[in-house]
Amino acid sequence: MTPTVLVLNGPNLNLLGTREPEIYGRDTLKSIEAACKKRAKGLGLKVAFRQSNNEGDLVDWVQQASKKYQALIVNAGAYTHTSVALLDALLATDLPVVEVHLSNIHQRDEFRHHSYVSKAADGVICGLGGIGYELALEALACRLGTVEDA
Ligand code: CA2
Repeated sequence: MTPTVLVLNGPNLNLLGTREPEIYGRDTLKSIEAACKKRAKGLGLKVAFRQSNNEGDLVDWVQQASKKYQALIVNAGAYTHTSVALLDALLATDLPVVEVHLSNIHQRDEFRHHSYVSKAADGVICGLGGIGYELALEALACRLGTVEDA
């Protein structure tokens, strides 16, 4: 069966492409999802995309993920910097986790420099815009063995 990667997106990421293009680029979440679906196909993967503005939804999705999915990509938005609940859920999953941010959080406000998610992530990609999600898929394809390591 083709492994499926669950891609979780946190608060305000539904607004992508509508405001602040100088920080987040011009991609919309829909266009990122479409690009990921295309890239996933070439990597022998499938993707399922979700977005919520509610912390509890993200926690629930992480808790249930291993029943249906083989890996996680997480852009937790602002919950990245605040959510111990999401960290605990991620620490409790056996799935590989890649954390993605569109912007380079280390070049931004001091409060964005710390990520709770990173403690539970196998890898972190930030600052590359929407392509970061596709690079995360590449890494997970190597991890899941659907492609040869580069
Ligand atoms: O760079 C990222 O991907 C972030 O996770 C995005 C979050 C931010 O709180 C993190 O520090 C870094 C915010 C997403 C908000 O996205 C918007 C997009 C367009 C207009 C307004 C917000």
